[in-house]
Amino acid sequence: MDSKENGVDNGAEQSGRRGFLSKSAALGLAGVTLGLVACKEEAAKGGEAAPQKAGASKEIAPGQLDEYYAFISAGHGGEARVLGLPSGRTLKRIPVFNTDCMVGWGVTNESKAIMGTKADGSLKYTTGDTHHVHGSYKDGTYDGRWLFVNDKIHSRLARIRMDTMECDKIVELPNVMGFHGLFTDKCDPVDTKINYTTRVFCGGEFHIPLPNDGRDLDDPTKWGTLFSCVNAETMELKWQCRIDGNNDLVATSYDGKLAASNQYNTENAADLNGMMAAERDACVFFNIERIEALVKAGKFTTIGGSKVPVVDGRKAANSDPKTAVTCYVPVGKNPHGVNASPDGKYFVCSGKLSPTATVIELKRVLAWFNGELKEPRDAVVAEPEIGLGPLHTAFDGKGNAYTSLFLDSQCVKWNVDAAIAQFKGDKTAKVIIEKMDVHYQPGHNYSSMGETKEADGKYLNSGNKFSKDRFLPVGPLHPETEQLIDISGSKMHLVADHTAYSEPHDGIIVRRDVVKTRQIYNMDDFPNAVKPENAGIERHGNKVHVRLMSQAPAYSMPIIKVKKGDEVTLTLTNHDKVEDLTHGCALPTYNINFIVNPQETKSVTFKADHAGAFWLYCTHFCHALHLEMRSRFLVEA
Ligand code: RUQ
Ligand code: CUA
Ligand code: CA
Repeated sequence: MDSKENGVDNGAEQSGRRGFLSKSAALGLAGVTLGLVACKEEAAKGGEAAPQKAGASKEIAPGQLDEYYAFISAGHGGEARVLGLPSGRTLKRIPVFNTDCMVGWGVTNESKAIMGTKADGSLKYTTGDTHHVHGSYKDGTYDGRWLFVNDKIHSRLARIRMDTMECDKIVELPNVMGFHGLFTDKCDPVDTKINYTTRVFCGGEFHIPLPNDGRDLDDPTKWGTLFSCVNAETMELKWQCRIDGNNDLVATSYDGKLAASNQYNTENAADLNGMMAAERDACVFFNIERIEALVKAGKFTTIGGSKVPVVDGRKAANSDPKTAVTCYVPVGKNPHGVNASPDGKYFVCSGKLSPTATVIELKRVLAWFNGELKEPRDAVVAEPEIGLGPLHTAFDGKGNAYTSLFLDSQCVKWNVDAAIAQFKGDKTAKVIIEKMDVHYQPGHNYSSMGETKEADGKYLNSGNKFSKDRFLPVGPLHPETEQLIDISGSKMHLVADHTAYSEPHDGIIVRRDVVKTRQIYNMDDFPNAVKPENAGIERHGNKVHVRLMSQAPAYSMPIIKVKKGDEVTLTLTNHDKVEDLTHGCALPTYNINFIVNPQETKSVTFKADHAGAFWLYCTHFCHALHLEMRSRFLVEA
């Protein structure tokens, strides 16, 4: 077969592309643009990569279980996903900001109440952009209770229960646009007995008028951004802090005293050139204890119709370190990513447009807040040159950092202590340990337990923005790649490529023993559960409540009769108790489809506006008589 037939061109093409990328990257911004264009062109051409030998010992044989869960975001797919690692098997897709007709997310009354509705009962939003998934902590490691995930489009924070792996709450942040980075706290800043997550910090990326009600449209200098704190338990806003510049990603300290956000737009600019004007940008640190003291003392304002207390974290109001709530530490140009080292000592902020990673010592930031450090910049203890387009940094718990290099299409392993020694003047310090090609142009990377005190240095996942030649082509949109790298030895070793549907961002890799899921629901957790004593049809005027039960292979009513024009609420409780015995419930013409798991209750409300006979049927294979599991839903004219 002629390999050129479908545009496939094997051979030296890969190394050529890499060469082009690094050359163009050296041109600075032009490089950023050219790099992307080049990659897209090559992607369209296709071509096959030389096969790499996977680590046989990492194979998970059929029937074997994985060692880790990976909880990952799905970008503008709006959901969260669960993978098993190292196999890369997809275990679950958790609908969050998207609608999902498999489980009925966005269809049932219960899911709509969580997602938020307009006055007419329809969903307020049906789109979302998830980037960052982080778990709740206890004692500096995951407690298996919750996951939190952001929606950048509509500035919402969602919580996922880890026992059911379902979203149970969503909150919209007021006066914030482009809610990008998030991180859970790991301890209370004052009460050290509260050594678990009670707050979630959310960075606002885009400047907007405050409030955004039509004022100041032509004067972006008056616009601002807010850093928000949400109560992890109630999912209500606790406070917000107005800053200079913007928030991108977020990290938190292990002692609960500090949170930080990298800022690529310290210029407060509203256009691309303006955002790249300054030679340095910053990592802004928040003194949580002081912010909350100000809130307690009533020293805050509110914005527009929002009642959330807003503390002033702008530079002008925070020039005295001893009372400041914010500290702006200068770092490389247009940084992206800020990550906490598992020893609790440092935050690493990557340069993106600067080939450096900046290591900031938290002890020194606290010293600045005590008036014991002259300049915020003095908190920087290392700034090694690590490669082009550095973004995110993961850790192995052995003193090494792994930073994704977007422009170089590499993962660079470097040693934090060596970088600090080099910064102090030690010319013999060997900072860079290894650079490994990934395929291609990585965004986020994350390591096994790497954002906890239990970082175990076993696996690193590289979430790549382009897969190009790694998989069979599926039309103009290629899948992205998640690449699993074994980092346990002295050399990094590529274990597996997994596809990622648009598009991979951040995730966490959690030891499987941390996760304790429940196998059936508790019927009493649902106040609207249908039981034999209340099952049947109840009518009040034209409002009809149909209370239905399922037990394989039948629904409790073979015939359900309503009148055209009725407002019908259908509540379904699954009385099966067997693990995994889920039923579906679809109603043709009425656009209804959802599932009920064992002992679970869900409901839908709709107008019976079409007369006729409609088979309400089970969509989820449950029994040898699954196909027969259906009832006649009759709507009288
Ligand atoms: S952040 S790579 Cu870099 Cu939201 Cu996605
Ligand atoms: Cu019940 Cu299929
Ligand atoms: Ca900038």
